[in-house]
Amino acid sequence: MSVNLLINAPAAANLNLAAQLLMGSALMAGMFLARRKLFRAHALCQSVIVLINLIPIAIYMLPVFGRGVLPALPGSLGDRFYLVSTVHAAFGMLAEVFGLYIILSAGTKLLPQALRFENYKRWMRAELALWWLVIAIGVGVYWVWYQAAPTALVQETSQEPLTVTVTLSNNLFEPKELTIEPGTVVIWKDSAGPHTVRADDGSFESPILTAGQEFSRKFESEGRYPYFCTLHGSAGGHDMAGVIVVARRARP
Ligand SMILES: [Cu+2]
Repeated sequence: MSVNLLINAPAAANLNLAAQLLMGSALMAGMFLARRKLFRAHALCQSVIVLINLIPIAIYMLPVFGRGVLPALPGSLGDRFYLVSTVHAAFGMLAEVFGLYIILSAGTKLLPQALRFENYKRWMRAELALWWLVIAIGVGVYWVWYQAAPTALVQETSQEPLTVTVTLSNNLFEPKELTIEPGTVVIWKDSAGPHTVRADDGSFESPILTAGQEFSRKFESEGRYPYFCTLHGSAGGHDMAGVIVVARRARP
């Protein structure tokens, strides 16, 4: 269990966060190149960053948004998870498109004069400010998605059959590994975001759950039952995944 960690994020999220902070810093450095009148170096630096950023957008951020956020819109915008993600996506697209437009307008002769702007400095400064605003909101997204639950919510009641609760949040199962006695009912309770519970071997699968919904299954046979969230994890224990171990043990 990782209850003592403040953040529990998958590697791709960490990589993207680091890349975005690095690219934002490179854009700041590029601004100083312009101040020193090194305009060619400035143009090269800023263009490369804006173009490179298309990669994490295309292979990571858009797919994650499409899987984990879009299906719940617009009904779930009251939930900060969806709100911050959607605001980030909207401003992020704006910043990227505007960046591409600046490259076209200032760096090429492809656009007719009427579509280019005159006061480059002002628009480029606005773009840099917007870009960093998007990074700041992105840090907010990272925090909302991956802050670890403060405590492991495992409740064992004395009623028969024994029930144990696993909490689903963004984006993890808490506790990740759970050992239960045969005959125990496991209740997966969704506390935030859309998630599913699917056995690696396909022996059980929930529909998409949203905050407040739950899914349960009774485990009779001893064994190891790895499972994952089809939206945020994959079979084999990757990212949002967990395991139920059914074993006889001495009861206290
Ligand atoms: Cu999930």
